[in-house]
Amino acid sequence: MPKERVRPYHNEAGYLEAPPIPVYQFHKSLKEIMDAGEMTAEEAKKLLEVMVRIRLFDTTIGELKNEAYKDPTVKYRGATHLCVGQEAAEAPINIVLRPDDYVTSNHRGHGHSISKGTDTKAMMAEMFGREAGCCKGKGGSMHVAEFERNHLGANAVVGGGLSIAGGAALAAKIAKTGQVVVSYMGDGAVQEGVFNETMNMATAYKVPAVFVVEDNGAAMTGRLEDVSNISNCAVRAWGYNMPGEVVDGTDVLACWDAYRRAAEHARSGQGPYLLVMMVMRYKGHSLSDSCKTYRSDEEEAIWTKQDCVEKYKRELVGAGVMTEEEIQKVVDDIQAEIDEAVQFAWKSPEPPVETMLDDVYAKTFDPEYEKLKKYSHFTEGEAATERKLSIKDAINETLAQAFENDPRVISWGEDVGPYGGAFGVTAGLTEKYGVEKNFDAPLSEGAIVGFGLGAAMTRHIIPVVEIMYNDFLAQAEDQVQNQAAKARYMYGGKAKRAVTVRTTIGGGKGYSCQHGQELVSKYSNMPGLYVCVPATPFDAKGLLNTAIYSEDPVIFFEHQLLYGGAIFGANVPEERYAIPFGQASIVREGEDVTVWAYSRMLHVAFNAARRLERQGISVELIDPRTTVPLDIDTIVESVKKTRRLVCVSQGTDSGNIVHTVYSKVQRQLDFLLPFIPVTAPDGVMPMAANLEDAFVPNAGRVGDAIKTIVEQSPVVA
Ligand SMILES: Cc1ncc(C[n+]2csc(CCOP(=O)(O)OP(=O)(O)O)c2C)c(N)n1
Ligand SMILES: [Mg+2]
Repeated sequence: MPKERVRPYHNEAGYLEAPPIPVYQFHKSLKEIMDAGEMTAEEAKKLLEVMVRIRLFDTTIGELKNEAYKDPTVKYRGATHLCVGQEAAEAPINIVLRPDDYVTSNHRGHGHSISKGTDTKAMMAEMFGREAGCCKGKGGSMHVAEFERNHLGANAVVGGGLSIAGGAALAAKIAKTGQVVVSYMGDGAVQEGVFNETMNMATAYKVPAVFVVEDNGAAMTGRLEDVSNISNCAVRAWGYNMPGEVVDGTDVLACWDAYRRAAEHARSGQGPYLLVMMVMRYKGHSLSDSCKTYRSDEEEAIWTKQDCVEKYKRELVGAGVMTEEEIQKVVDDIQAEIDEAVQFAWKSPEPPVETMLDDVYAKTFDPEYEKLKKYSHFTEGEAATERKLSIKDAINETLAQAFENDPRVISWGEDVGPYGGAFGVTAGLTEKYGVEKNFDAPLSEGAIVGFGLGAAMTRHIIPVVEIMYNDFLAQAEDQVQNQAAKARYMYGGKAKRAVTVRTTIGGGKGYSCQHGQELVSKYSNMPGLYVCVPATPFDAKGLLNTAIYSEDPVIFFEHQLLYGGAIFGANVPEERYAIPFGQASIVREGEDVTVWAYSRMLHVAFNAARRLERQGISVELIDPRTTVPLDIDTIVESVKKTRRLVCVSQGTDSGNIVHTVYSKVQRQLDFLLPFIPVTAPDGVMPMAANLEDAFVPNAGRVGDAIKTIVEQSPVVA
């Protein structure tokens, strides 16, 4: 999204100015609105219906949790972040948004889901953890989602939905669908770092998103005036050069008006909008919170006097839209609907234990994947070629061919545009395919990954994002660990597409500990993620194509020291092809010892094996290519022959994947397998060349391990 590059230097004194932010500017009665033809009677009634449904749904949950529900046989054990009091800030999207517009929600999200039209029976069943729940009982109250209606999920991590919303909006913009995303957060979420990253990236790309802060006067207990130096969250809009507005959240008509204008602003291509709806949650943060430590009875009374539902009932009567009797009938009918939902949920079966692991992985791929040839080894059949590429060029070619062949594939990351990325991997892609396909992102790892996930969820685009060093994945920890890895599961299998995160392993370059870690094991221990660790150009191309079309999220580790060359596997077919995940490659056959190594360590082990061959030790070398899924069978078959195992990893020892490999292999054997791990010590990567050399495993250490295991376990059956 290139802009005109002008950064004038005038050397003149002046002031930067912030535009005024409107506060409580709307004052119209329902009658005036309807007389102006801006709202139909049907819409006016619908607003009441949705507000009452939210109110009664959450009041009923409160009664259930407090064991005060009319049917005492019903027991409830779920969360209770109730939004009673906040209905006016939530109901209008029901009549303002298009059905295909997106919503992301937070832990206090029942109202958002009801407004988006989620069925109360399916929601209630989810609250109870039932199979019939809208997330199959896997997510519960804080993870309600209904992808069928473009509700992209509530989020139990404060601020967790923000970057996802930004990404969904980016995808809608790229795909030119005209959709808008409404993303809800509380006043507490505004203080999270991801708020900054999301607002910055969303405004930089002018995505069609409406960010809604429901300021209910407290985070869990922390109040804005105590934990920040601002008086209203809306002033944050100044920092992003976006429109902000403070709205009376007790007046559903004011909220309706604000949503209308904000959605129109976003839909018409003018970028995001920040709405701050001033509300009060009548209950505690959850029902275990009495609110007494941070607010007074007097303050509560001021708000309850302004109750949004009662206020709107008076508007309806005043405008002659409904009588009091008609309103009461709506209330009674909805309570009956909620009671029916309670009975439905209570009597519904729990998810069968056999389904416990369903949806951790989809294990499915986009139909485009099926069209690609599948190769398993660079020497095999049609794959064999004399065409040589470096890993860097193989990855560049894979992205280029994806751009050429599939309009959905889009890539972004820090400096990946004209500069070509920190390691030159994406060089030339923007020039050739345009900034729409490959563009620079701000320094915002959380938003880079989160936008990728949100964009993927819409299925409009297939994002491939780059995180410069795997050390910086820490900045996107929530987006990787809590969001990407969990989204499919907690949303009951409905999040059907995910993001590919390309990143790099350092070490060996004197960059010390914040650019030199190898974090493969850490991410291999997060169920829900696939992890690729290619060591050759041939594998890098095939695995990246598989990653692009994987419907599960993939962390794709590229080793910086392998970019320039590889001692084998540099033969790369020109056509697009894929290498299925979870299939290890036997790089070298041998008889005496099995060595398992990945990424750069594969080449280190290869060198060790070549040296030992001269000493009469025959090494079978296995490259897993993916550590998740982990191909154990190939290792088991190998060690049945060699009866010895050495595993090599550049990562530190404790918790390293090599121990998992050994344990899983051993469990399949009927003999005690001699095993030596070769890893970095449990320390911190040093800078000094001599210390770094001693820290990172090398061919000498691998060779010593191989010799030792052969000497220590001489009897081979
Ligand atoms: C990242 C993170 N930190 C802390 C929590 C614990 N927590 C859950 S809700 C909440 C308060 C959130 O306040 P706010 O955003 O204002 O929403 P509200 O609960 O007021 O609707 C806290 C601290 C969490 N879930 N996630
Ligand atoms: Mg709050």
